[in-house]
Formats: sequence, structure tokens, C-alpha cells
Amino acid sequence: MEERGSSAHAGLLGCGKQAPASSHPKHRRDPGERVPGPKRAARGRAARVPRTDLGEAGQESRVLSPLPGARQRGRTAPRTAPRSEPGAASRPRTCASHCPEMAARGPGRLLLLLGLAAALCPPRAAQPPPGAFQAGHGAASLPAAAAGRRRYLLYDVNPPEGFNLRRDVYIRVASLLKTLLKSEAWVLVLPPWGRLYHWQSPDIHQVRIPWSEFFDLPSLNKNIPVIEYEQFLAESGGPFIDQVYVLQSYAEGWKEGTWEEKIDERPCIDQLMYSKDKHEYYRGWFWGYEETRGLNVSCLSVQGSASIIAPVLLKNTSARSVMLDRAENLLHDHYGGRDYWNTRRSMVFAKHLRVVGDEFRRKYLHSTDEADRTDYNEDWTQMKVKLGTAVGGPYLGVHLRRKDFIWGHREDVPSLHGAVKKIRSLMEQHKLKRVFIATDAIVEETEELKKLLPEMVRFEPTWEELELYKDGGIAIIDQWICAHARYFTGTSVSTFSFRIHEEREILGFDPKTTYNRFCGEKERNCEQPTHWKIVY
Ligand SMILES: Nc1nc2c(ncn2[C@@H]2O[C@H](COP(=O)(O)OP(=O)(O)O)[C@@H](O)[C@H]2O)c(=O)[nH]1
Ligand SMILES: [Mg+2]
Repeated sequence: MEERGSSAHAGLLGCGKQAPASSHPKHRRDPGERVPGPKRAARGRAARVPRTDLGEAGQESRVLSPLPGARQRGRTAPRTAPRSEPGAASRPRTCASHCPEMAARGPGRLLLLLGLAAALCPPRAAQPPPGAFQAGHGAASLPAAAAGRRRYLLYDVNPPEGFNLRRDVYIRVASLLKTLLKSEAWVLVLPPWGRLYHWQSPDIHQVRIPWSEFFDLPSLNKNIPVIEYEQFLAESGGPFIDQVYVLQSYAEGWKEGTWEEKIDERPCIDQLMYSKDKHEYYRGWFWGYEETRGLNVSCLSVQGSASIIAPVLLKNTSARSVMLDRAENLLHDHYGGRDYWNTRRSMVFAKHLRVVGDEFRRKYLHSTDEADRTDYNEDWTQMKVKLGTAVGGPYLGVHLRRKDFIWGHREDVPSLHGAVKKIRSLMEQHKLKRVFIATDAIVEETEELKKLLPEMVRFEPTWEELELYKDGGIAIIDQWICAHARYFTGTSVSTFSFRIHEEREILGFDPKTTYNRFCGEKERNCEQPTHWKIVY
């Protein structure tokens, strides 16, 4: 983290220093993570091939230019009325909304009105927003005074990216937040879940889902300060985000050679996913919160780890709320290090989902924590299990990723027949009579699987359960059950499988029982996943 901070400064100031060796991307890898160059960092046993779900853009370049001089504090418009006020969203009342309207009425009156507006709308630094608009409502919120001072970091990820890559991006952003906290009071606003490509269950409302439906918020808060988006709306004074930075690569691309971390304000390369409304506010997806508006949007070309952006946030903008869109463009500060694992360990699944998974294990898989030696400490900071301690339930855990993984006829994904053959041989080898299968296979495929492997056990939610836990919750229950199996095998380069590896690492399983994957029938060199050892 320290190293990262200093190299980030070098990039921002345009010194063009080469990043320290430990920050080189060869040390990290997860699908969706951009790795420099046409040459992907080669790894030993088990490369996790960098990719995104539905495409991956190259990242690249070298010219360094410092960002334009730091903007003046207090230039951002003050907050508007709180969201709870009726009509607040459509009728914002301070200069944040009035000024553009005034400007639209013609140049003649503009100067006069600007002067008036300046008097009515003093810079934020000079006059903080009214305390009443600052008070948080959630249990985790700070007292009004403290909340009034802190700054808000928000982020979003490329729409096609799936749930488990997004979990990885959270880790990257969390390390940026830790860097920011060394200088100022910041809080991370958790991006509501929704509109994910893989969440295809019909008739279920799956937008604006708070993190607490999937994760345990007090556990997240033991790592970094986080709040839900609704709390941001309540305590920051309304559905406005002062500054949106869209992260992108460098237009000129990446030239092979030295790796350098850099960040520059640049013209937007792709068409912006934000457009101005008649009041000059930026409208965009904003996690399905239609009333949310951005006051300013610009693009940053970035090549480097998450904390490279810290100096920009601390020095180049006075915006109180800053959103980083396309945050998957940031790399890990230090993949697999202590900081990485702390954040990963803090991502405890929501209790209600764990309870459902545990109940299923007990009922259908003869699996309990006492017998399996998988006791879970509700306080992750107190959980430190020696690898090899966990025994796991008497079943084989399988993650069989299908859908978009087979459409491209990938070489590293088996046919159903191939998968069942492997499952049978593993059951025999490990003397296991039961097999639990997590899969996203379509109905026709699961029917075929049942014929080929009649004894298989799946978590098949009722409609009520699906409505209650949603596709994301059902996937977590599947992952939780796989994480407790005596032996696990997953699918090549699936982030869904990777997150199961990590969960098992936390539970204290022998790595031999975890880092396994299916091979494609025609795959010549079937490398097995890397053991990423937990660091406390
Ligand atoms: N319930 C359930 N959903 C799955 C399973 N495998 C994949 N999915 C769904 O498909 C998505 C796959 O996207 P992602 O999380 O990015 O993982 P990846 O694409 O395998 O790297 C998951 O988030 C789930 O919504 C599974 O075994 N069980
Ligand atoms: Mg994916």
C-alpha cells in the first residue's frame, strides 16, 4: 500500500517513474482485471487468464502528462434538499439546480443572474450545507457532525461484468479507500446490485438491491467504512454526485517494454454513458436510481493499481462525492497480500443465506460444522484457521459453469458426459457417496445431468425462495454449500469458482481439496488453479 501510494504520486505528477516491482501486474490476476500489454503475465501452475465476461478491451500507453492544476475547493455546487422531501428529486432548490436554469434564459440576464447566484450560492467550503441535511439514518451512520465532514467514494463496473468479478473489484476499491483514509475522512458507498446479465429469473425485481441482502454489513465495516446508497442519499443531502470520473485506458495503447503506473485526465474515448438533461445535469444508469444526477462527468485514462487515483481525489478535486465508473480498470494494489485478504475476509455472506445453506447441508448432505470442523466465527477478525484443519461434509462439491462458458466452445470446459465421468471418478477416489452440484446450466442440460447422475443433489429454490433471496442469493447459497464440501472441483477461470476457493481457504481446508478444476476433453495442458495462500 505504501509503495503503491508513492508510485501513484509519481504518475500523477508526471514523473514517469517505473512502478516498483511488487506493483507489476504479474502479481495479480483475476478475470476482468486488465493486465498490460498484448502479453498476458504468465504464471506458474494455474494461470487465471485475465478476461471479462463479455469481452475485454486492451489497455495501453505511455505518454505522461500531469492532470491540470488542482481545482479550487468549494467550486462544486452545494447540496439540494434531502431525498425524503416530497418532490425533492424533481425540484431541487439550490444553485445546483437553479444556476443552469438561469443560464438557459439568455446571455442578457446571465451576468446579473450569475452575480445573484454567487451571492445566493456561496462555495461549499465557505458555507457547509445545513446540518439537517447531513444526518444519517442508518445504524452504521456517523453522528451528523462527522458525517458532514466526510467525503463519499462511489463506483460502478462495466455493465456486462458478473457478480463475482464485481466482488473482486470491491477489493480493489477498498484498498483505494484505505489509502484515502490515511489523509482524509472518506466512506465507501456500496453500489446497489442490479441488472446483471446472469440474473435472468423472470418476474423478479432485481434492481436497487442493497448489499445487506448478500453480505454482512457490520463485517464489511470492520475493514473499511461503508454505507448503502440509500444512506448516502439521506446523509449527503440528495440524489447528486458531484463528480463522476469514467475510467478508461489510454487511446494510444500500450507499448511493450517497461510497465509504468500513470493517470491522466483525457478526452473520453468511448461514447459517454451519461447525457445532459435540460438542467445541464448528467443522467445515467446510476444503479437504477433514476433521480440520481451527476454534476460533472469527465474521463481519466488510467494504467495502474487502485491507489494510483488517490492523489487525484485528494488534490485535483474538491468534490465531496466522487464516483469512479468502470472501476474494473483499476488493478489490485497487491493481489493476494494481507490487505487483499483482510478485505476478502470481511466480505462475509449475509447471515440469512448462510443459515439456509447450513440447513440444506444438514438435511441433505449429512454435513454439520461440528462434524466437519468448519466452525465459523461471526467476527472475521478473530477467525484464523490453520490450513488442513477443516474436514468438510461427506460430499463432493462441484461447480459446473455452463451458459456463456460453453457458447464459445471453449476448450477448457468439459461436455456433460466428460464432467460426469470426472465426478464419478472423484467420488470413488475420495470415497464419497454424495455429490452436490452448483450450476447455471439451462433446464435441458440439468435434465440430462440428472439422467447421467441420478444421485446428484442440487439446491433447487422454490419460487418463494427465489423471490426472497434472488438469483444473487441463490448463487451465494450454492457457493456456501460448495465451500463446505470435503473435496471441491470447479470450472476453469470462473470467478464463481475462484470465490469458492477463497471461502475454503478462509475455512481452513487443505489446498489439495480446493484448487481443482474440470478439464476439457480436448485440452492438452490442463493446468490446475493456483493456490493463493491466505495471509493474516
Ligand atoms: N446459482 C448459481 N448461479 C450460477 C452458478 N454459476 C454461475 N451462476 C450465475 O452466473 C453468474 C456468473 O458470472 P460471474 O459471477 O461473473 O462468474 P464467472 O462468469 O463464472 O466468472 C453468477 O454470478 C451467477 O449469477 C451456479 O453454480 N449456481
Ligand atoms: Mg463472469
